[in-house]
Amino acid sequence: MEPKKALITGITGQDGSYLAELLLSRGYEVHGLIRRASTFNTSRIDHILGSDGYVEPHDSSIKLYLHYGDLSDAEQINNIIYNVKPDEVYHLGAQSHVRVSFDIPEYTGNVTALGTTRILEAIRRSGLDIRFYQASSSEMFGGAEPPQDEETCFVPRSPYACAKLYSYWMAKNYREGYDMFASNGILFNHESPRRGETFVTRKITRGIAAILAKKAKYLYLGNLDAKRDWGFSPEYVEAMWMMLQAEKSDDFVIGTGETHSINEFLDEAFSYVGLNIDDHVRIDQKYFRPTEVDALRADPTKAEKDLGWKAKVTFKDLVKIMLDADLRAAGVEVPGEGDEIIQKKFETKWWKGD
Ligand code: NDP
Ligand code: GDR
Repeated sequence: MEPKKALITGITGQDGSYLAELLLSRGYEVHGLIRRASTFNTSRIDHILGSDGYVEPHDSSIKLYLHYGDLSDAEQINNIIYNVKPDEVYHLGAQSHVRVSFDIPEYTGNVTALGTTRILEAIRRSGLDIRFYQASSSEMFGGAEPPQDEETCFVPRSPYACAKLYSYWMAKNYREGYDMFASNGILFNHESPRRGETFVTRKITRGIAAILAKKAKYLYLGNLDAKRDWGFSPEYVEAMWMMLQAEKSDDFVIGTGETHSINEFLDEAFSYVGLNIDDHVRIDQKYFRPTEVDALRADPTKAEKDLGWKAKVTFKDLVKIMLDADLRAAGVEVPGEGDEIIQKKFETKWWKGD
């Protein structure tokens, strides 16, 4: 039997890289959309490519193919969908930084919102039977009281959240209007050693590693009171895959059900390595947002009931997993509790390279 084909937009990002590994481990032929950049931007997938740059895999058993394109370029998206003819499209590409979306709201709308329409249209026009996953976000809940589930009203509080909400509704509209299999995964924050360096969790774990390596003294942060429901990215990409294997398309909230403030993240992280927060953390107004999302906490009951998905990695586990990886990368002593958690909680660890 021919292997299933998947197209991933955003394959060079945190989730895209884990999803590529998951799908390859399940026998898929994986295609990814990548942007042309003046420097290498494939560091999260180089270990799969077996290379250190833009080359096709040397190992012909690894069915991973990259295609240049951009979410702002409808013609190329049409070409890729038409030529690849994927069975499943995981649309993860986006300008994904909430703070940055206040600086570049129009660009964020073009890529994060209209990019989704370009893909949905390309699928519709191809006439092919393609299952579509939309990377929707808990940011869409914004100012709504926690806990948030599939029935909670959306109160977006940033250009990013508005763009994601547009995409959410477009996915639903194509489901209803054209009978397309289009599912929204409304994912709460999820992190990992591959998390972008400017998101708060990774900024903290990298900052601590730099302090211990004597390369920095202070870590500059913004609002420490905001609360988030933080989970572990490899588990969340599994939920994406499960959504596209379901009998019918639907919308699902994915999260741990726990919420913690940035202050609590700092407490856990600094105590894990025996450093004092007050000696090293400073506040910088430039990291505050014009409008903040104060508190997010998922009610993931539907995902557990309908998909059989439940988060295994807790908040405390996550802090240790991320810190172990950043300490190792910085060449300083690694306590190792994070590594043990991965070993204990995942029978088969299908991802590598962290
Ligand atoms: P990342 O920021 O790590 O990855 C974003 C990806 O989108 C990168 O591959 C990036 O490419 C690509 N991209 C950005 N702009 C364009 C463009 N104009 N054309 C083509 N590709 C582009 O995000 P995550 O992996 O963390 O998240 C994946 C998706 O899930 C995103 O849509 C995000 O908004 C959403 N999401 C994330 C959550 C989280 O907590 N991580 C929670 C809920 C939703 P490049 O590498 O070249 O920059
Ligand atoms: P978020 O993640 O905005 O929730 O979006 P981020 O880690 O950027 O912010 C979380 C909270 O931390 C506060 N904060 C800081 N944030 C950053 N980035 N840098 C700082 O120095 C800092 N100090 C405090 C923020 O104000 C905020 O309250 C992420 C992205 O992955 C989105 O793409 C995704 O949709 C949502 O998660 C769910």
